Amino acid sequence: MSKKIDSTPRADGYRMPGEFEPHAGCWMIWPERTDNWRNGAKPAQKAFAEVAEAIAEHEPVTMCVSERQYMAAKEVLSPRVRVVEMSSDDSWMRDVGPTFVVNGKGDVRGVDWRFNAWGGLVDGLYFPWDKDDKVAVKVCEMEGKDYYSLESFILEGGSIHTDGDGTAIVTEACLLHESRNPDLTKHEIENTLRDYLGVEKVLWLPNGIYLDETNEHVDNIVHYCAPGVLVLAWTDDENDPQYPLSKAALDYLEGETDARGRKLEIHKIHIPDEVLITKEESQGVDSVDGTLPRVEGDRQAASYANFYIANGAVILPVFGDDVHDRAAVETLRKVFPDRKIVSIYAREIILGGGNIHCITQQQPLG
Ligand code: KQY
Repeated sequence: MSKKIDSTPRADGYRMPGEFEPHAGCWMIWPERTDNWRNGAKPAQKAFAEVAEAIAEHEPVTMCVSERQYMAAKEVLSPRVRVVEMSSDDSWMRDVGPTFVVNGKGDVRGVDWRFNAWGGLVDGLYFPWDKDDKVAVKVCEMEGKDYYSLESFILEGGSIHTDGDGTAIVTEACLLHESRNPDLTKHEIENTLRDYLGVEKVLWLPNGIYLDETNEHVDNIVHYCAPGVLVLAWTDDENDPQYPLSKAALDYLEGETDARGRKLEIHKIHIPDEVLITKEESQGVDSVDGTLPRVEGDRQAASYANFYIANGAVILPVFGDDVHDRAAVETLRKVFPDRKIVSIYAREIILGGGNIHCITQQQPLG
């Protein structure tokens, strides 16, 4: 049994743990919409299945699949991935799933934010999104976890990271965007994060990754690897439009401390060479009014920071750029000496607008 709770995680002594803390498992959603994923979503399904199988070597994975695709997904996925039937509008569990919070006694609860497809009627990526907005509660109910439900506060899980030790990090570009919570001040937004993530300090990066269609989610530019330790998507090319965005993030982080007063240790990871949509890729996507089009030549917001930290492993997107792929693996080996670094070719995922972190949601062990 699971029920809605009318207080806040902070009031009840709950906090959002760091992703690097132990997990009970991972949640994902099977991709199928043909106006976002090319060729009937078959190449994306293969990539999602690879991600699920890689994570399942380290922790239990549940794949949520529509009634229409249920049997097909079971054919592709190995028996170690649990498949459950669930409706959704697309496949971004990070953004539509619950944010799990824990207390000191090992109890786990969910937070159900409001979801508007990354911008609602202002600049949302598809319409409608009502099924997505119900996913968080369904996951909590399936797991028998009580949950907090915000009435009107819009937030996606990919727009927050926490260190589990009092600090959250977000971008101004996303959280202060007119398409999210335009009636709230920065101070009010920060207070909501404090109440529902159980943090004391919020770090505000100005921007995320250039052309990121989520209005620059934080999970594509930085990743908390341990309290006080972050990786940052970087470029040495001062002529790249990403340069001023990453430089501003670095300058900001170097001048900040976290909730415990620690200086931040920042590891730069160079972004891959440009990932541009090919003509064939563009032509494989159904063109539908109201869904963001996939246009030949458009640059994708490809970044290695969009990885998933599993129990004992890091599942890293790579892009077929040998030099930068290898450098990303090497950096992560240093940052995570006790975890296996598992690279997955993620072009088919970035073509849909996000990456491995965006399609996964950890459930902490508590
Ligand atoms: O990156 C994400 N968190 C989600 C991207 C959504 C793209 C929808 N086409």
